[in-house]
Amino acid sequence: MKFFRSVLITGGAGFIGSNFVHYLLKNYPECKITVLDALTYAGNLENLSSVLDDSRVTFIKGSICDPPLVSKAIKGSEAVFNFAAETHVDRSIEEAGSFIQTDVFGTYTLLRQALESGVERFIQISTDEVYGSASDRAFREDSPLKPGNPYSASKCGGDLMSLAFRNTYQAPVVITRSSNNFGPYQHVEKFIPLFITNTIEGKDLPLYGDGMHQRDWIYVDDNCSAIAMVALKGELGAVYNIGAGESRPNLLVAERILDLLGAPKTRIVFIEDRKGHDRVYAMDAKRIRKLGWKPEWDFDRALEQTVKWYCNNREWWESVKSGAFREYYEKHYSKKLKEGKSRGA
Ligand code: NAD
Ligand code: TDX
Repeated sequence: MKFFRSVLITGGAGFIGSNFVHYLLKNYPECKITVLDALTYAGNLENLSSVLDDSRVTFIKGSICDPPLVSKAIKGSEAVFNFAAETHVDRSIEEAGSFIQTDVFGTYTLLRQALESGVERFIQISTDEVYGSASDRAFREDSPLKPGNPYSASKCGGDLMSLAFRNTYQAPVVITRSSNNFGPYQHVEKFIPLFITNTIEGKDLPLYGDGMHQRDWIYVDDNCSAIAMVALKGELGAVYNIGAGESRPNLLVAERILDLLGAPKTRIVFIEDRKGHDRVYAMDAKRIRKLGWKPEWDFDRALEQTVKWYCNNREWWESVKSGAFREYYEKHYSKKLKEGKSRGA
């Protein structure tokens, strides 16, 4: 199927956004890409270093909250993919102002400029977290929104604004809500990269609460193919859940990482739980399956691939861990790790 000739990717220097840039260049080589990214602590130009000289790619540093800049960046684009967001739940629990600013106001600014420039598609990248914690049933796209933390509440704001723009101005909006991604270029503040890199460094693994919280994992490449499919075939105004049906408790994931790296289970330390910690995320992804999408990666193979990537790209994550992240890690984990209980202790 023919893809868009030119697209704007916001947040393209982050984890999923940069994987999406690489995915498009490989699978739709005719497509011209403009990346707009504010390069916050989570953005990293290294994620795009192999393609920055490619004539198909233009990088613009700046915020989606800046209307004149967005207006310039969006010019000529047939589709907009909005990956830009503040994304770390723990940081949103500390301070949520920047989340509201980017995830709500930024999305609004982008929607306005997209409408003015007449793009054909606006793909809002959202999350399963907007449904809150699942009890006995997987969430469908029409399940009520019940955000459990300031991050997911901000993402709800962005989603609702997008749907309101569809209803009010017929903006060409579609929304994807995916489950937890993992893979190359994911920031070390997130669970899987933190646990892989801590294991490699010989450090303890800080597991929240009893470790029995469940996440439904999807390899980032599979999310990229789903997003591209929704952009091409998704119904305007619709929401698409994206999940691979690979739900497991955090403790099992932590143990698997230790196994893959040949480290003992005693490296796991149970620490004070995250405030308002959603217990289970689970989604019904039948709607996107009906478009013809299916994941290519099973969890174990994808985790092995991811562990290999972090082993082979030490410079990439060592430079992140040696910067401002060190201060964040000390502040967030030191005391909790001292008070925590080691597995097997
Ligand atoms: P990330 O934190 O790795 O990257 C976010 C990117 O957005 C960074 O490059 C950052 O510099 C940029 N950014 C932040 N504020 C900006 C602003 N005001 N203007 C322009 N750029 C800005 O995030 P990610 O994990 O790649 O997530 C991407 C999107 O996918 C987010 O919208 C997130 O809510 C959604 N999502 C993520 C996951 C996941 O598991 N990682 C799951 C579901 C949905
Ligand atoms: O140190 C940790 N210890 C721990 O036990 C960290 C960082 C996390 N965890 C637990 C909390 C969660 O149950 O691991 C699980 C995954 O945590 P995160 O990687 O922080 O992800 P989560 O909170 O599930 O949110 C992610 O998925 C949905 C992304 O960060 C969001 O951006 C996305 O929308």
